[in-house]
Amino acid sequence: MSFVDANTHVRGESLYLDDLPVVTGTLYACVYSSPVAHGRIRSLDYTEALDTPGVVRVITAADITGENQIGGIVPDEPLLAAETVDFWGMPIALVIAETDEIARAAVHKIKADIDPLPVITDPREAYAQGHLIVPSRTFRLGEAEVAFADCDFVIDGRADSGGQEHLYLETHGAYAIPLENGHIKLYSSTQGPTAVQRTVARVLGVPMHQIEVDVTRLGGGFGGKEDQANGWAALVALATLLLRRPVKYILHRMEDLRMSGKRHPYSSDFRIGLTKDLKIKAYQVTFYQNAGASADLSPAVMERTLFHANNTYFIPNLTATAYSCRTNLPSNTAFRGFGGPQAMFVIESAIAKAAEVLGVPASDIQRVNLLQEGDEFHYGQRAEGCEALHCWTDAVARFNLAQLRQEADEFNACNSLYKKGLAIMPICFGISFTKKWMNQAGALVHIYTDGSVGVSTGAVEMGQGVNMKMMQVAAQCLSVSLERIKLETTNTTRVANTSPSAASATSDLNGKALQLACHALTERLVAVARIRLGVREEQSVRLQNEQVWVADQPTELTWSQLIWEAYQQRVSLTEQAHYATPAIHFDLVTEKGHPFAYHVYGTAIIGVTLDCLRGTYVFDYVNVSHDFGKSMNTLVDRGQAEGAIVQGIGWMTLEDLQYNTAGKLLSNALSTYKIPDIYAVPKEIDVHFLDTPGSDYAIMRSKAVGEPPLMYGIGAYFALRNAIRAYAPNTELPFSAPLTPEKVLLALYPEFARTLAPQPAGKTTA
Ligand code: LUZ
Ligand code: MOS
Repeated sequence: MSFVDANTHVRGESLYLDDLPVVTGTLYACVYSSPVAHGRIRSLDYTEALDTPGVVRVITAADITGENQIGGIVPDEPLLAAETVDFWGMPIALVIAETDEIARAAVHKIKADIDPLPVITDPREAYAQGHLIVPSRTFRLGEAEVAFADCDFVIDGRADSGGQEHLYLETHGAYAIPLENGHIKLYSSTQGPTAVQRTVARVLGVPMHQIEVDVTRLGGGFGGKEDQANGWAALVALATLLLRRPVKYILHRMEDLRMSGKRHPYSSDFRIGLTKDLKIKAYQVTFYQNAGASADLSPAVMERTLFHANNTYFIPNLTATAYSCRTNLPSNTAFRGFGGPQAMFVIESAIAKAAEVLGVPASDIQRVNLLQEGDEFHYGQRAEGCEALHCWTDAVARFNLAQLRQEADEFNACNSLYKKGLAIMPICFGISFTKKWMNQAGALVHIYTDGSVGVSTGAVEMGQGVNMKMMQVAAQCLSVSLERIKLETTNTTRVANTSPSAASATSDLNGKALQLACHALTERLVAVARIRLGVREEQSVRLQNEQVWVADQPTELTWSQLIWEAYQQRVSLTEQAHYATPAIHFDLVTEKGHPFAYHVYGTAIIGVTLDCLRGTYVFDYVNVSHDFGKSMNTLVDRGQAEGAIVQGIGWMTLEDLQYNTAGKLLSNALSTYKIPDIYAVPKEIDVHFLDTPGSDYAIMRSKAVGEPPLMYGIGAYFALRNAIRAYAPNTELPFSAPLTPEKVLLALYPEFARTLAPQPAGKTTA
């Protein structure tokens, strides 16, 4: 059993939110959302909707019994628009009806009269007008401004990266069921059950103990459900509170695409200074983050952007400044990497530009600047257990970089309409929530009298395999077979005050809590065994493979017998434990500290073949040497790495999130928003599990794997860029992702692109 959900997944028996049996009397909700991106609401007319047979109620901001506020970090996000609408798709009203179809049809009968206000979609424009979500922050090491004077080369540039739709297979949704005394049980597709509980309690104006949140599993989260599941849960819970009926809302795909936030687009300016021997001596970067209409998690995302400004390089003089800019887009949110990828795209652009100006391969610059043991990050922490060079040299040797290069060069020499490009992408990602207080978790373990075990933690299974890892932790600590262990749903009444399953830290945090609980139980059971077997004090007793061992010899006493014995002796077979990551701290005044428990490293070599007639491309290989530590489940970890790589490549190449200047999402369906499919994935993804020691802070020394490999995808951008330059060496190619086939084609034929420019949109058929 290497993946606990495999059987029910392939049989279609795994339960998601929409598969839960519907309770009699359930009503269905649907949101009426803003048809403009910014405006003042003059009036709202929902009489026709309300008169529709089967419609039970229309809920607006005026009906909210608690606070009309769901902002987690900054209180700037109304659940339902009251006076102004701030983005296209902002919820204004909620229709409640006897069926899903009636609710959806009635939504179309609502009309809002809205006075338009100016729409801003561009972060630099928002910045220019002073619309910041929070004050800017600057992280600093050395004195970049001064050090540029001592550099042999100083290169300026700009880099832009687009947003990204999470496209979890399971859309957002929630289902609220009334219990007695106004208590509510909520099923939510959330990465953060406690965040849902807290937000719902706030909106309803009830204590948190009145709200129970239960999560079986999600059909994907990717950060999109770290904070943004809260609103949908609050809406159905509010309806349940008002109507005393179960209320369910599962968003349709187009509703989800329109109303929910995405990865933050960034626009950034850089200046990089190098010495003759290609050492990066100084780096200055300014990030303009497109936060959307409200803060959501943007300040934390911005913080991680600052942390990862250097990617995996030691830069002695670094100044990084970030602005979180308020625009009229749906509030952008957590997305795998959480601002880190955006920062890494900029430093890699800076290096690529320097390489092009100096006429050297980018890898020459990358290689000589890799972090080494003890090097200081600009946030004060020093690199410990640094695997940057190890990963790099392993990848270069294992996958024979010289030969890959030579093959590409030879291919390019004898092909005029196809060109190959390759790039190397080293990564370094810090593991821990950057908010110290979030780095805690809990576990609750019951051993039943037959020796079977029920485990609850704060971890949410979203397809990433955390349940499998938790089962392994419990089975290993208790030394019983996996079949003994059952992972319970994630429920706020069993494990309370949890952090969202996010930051790649879920297995580490919850696994450590689970280890503490299991060790406490094991100690108790060993004491029972000692008495039962009459073991002398100096003899060691332990549990191994469901057997009690004394002084390295198995005894007759089995796990099942021991459990029954413990029960007879009235010894508690239940344990709760709490874990908080030690050793992390960060000072917000000096912007220095030790924010991360550890870092994850790796290097990818990515190759692409470009069809220079069509602008289309195929990634030939993604070869990776990755620092997994002592992987506790290579199937799960390989799956995470491969999925993250493809998602990263999608962000950098195909996934083109388009809003028009009025703030309307144009790529509002899967016909216009393209993600990598089975035809677009690289022909080969070869992830080598590098033998590294792991970290004490990683669960069983198996390093966090959720996010770091996504950033290998950035290498796809630069491989493609190199292929384009092999065909059109002098083409103007801004550092602007995604590099879609359309953009590639225009870059290949700059003269043709110029003829296209002045024509009105729509007339330019290729
Ligand atoms: N979520 C969060 C995250 O709240 N804080 C973080 O530092 C983080 N990092 C990565 C992904 N999600
Ligand atoms: Mo996240 S970006 O919810 O780890």
